[in-house]
Amino acid sequence: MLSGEELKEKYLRKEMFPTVFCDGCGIGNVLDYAIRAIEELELDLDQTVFLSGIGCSSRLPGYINSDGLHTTHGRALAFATGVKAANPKLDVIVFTGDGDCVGIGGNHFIHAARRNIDMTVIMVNNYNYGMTGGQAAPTTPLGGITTTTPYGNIEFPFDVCEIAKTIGVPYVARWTVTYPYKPIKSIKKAIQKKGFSYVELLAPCPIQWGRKNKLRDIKVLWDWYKDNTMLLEDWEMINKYGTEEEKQAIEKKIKIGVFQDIDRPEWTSEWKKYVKRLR
Ligand SMILES: Cc1ncc(C[n+]2csc(CCOP(=O)(O)OP(=O)(O)O)c2C)c(N)n1
Repeated sequence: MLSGEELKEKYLRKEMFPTVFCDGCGIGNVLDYAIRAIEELELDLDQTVFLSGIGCSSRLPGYINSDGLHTTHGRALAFATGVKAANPKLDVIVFTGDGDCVGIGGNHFIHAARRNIDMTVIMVNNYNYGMTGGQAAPTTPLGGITTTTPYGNIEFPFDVCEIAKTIGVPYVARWTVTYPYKPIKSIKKAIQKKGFSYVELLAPCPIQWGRKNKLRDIKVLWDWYKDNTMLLEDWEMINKYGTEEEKQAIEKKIKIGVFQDIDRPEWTSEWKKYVKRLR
């Protein structure tokens, strides 16, 4: 197994360091996990394209020594669809933020998911628009304090894993960045899956989110994820068989785990068959 330094040497653009990320931010961990997954899969970076929209999390392709497209806010999946359609042999990996993916990019997300075009979407959910000053996002929890919800968010947040699952996305998972093993395993699975795959990683944002939500201390913020998440299987078990009290206790827990792992016909393969049939 390569060390962090060796992985950096092999995959990253050293001239880009230090990164733009704040102390205690989880986005660097996402890069680390993605690189470890790529190393374990022995993916050929000459055949891999990384894309992103705009935001802190969307800076990630810039650090990887490979072809990448840093596109426009919310449009990464439209560009990624173009890349994959033009050359289906490429592995396409998208880094996106919650605002980028399901705020401004919401419509692109549901349609790329519906098409089931082969790409891996790694969505960094930090509950707010980090880069532009911490405004509310469609994932901001109820009551969350942001620049645009200074007295608490009154809007219901999206559960993007549930949306992706409903659309029929073949691989859907959510983990926190505070524990590396599961995110790496899921990113590997997602890259290997033929079709659209979605991995959501809950990532601490100490400056824009933590400071406003009584999670100013970085350790307290990182521990928050451990205390407020629950394995999907356990949640479902309690929800089905638990007492009223137990059900109430898990009501606010964030579910983490693999939400869906199925196979469905993929767009570029279907397109190939379609062209052959017409000819
Ligand atoms: C069309 C357009 N609208 C708005 C912006 C401003 N903008 C840039 S990044 C961003 C929010 C990013 O939030 P998110 O995707 O959650 O990423 P994070 O910075 O939190 O990682 C916004 C609103 C823009 N660049 N382009």
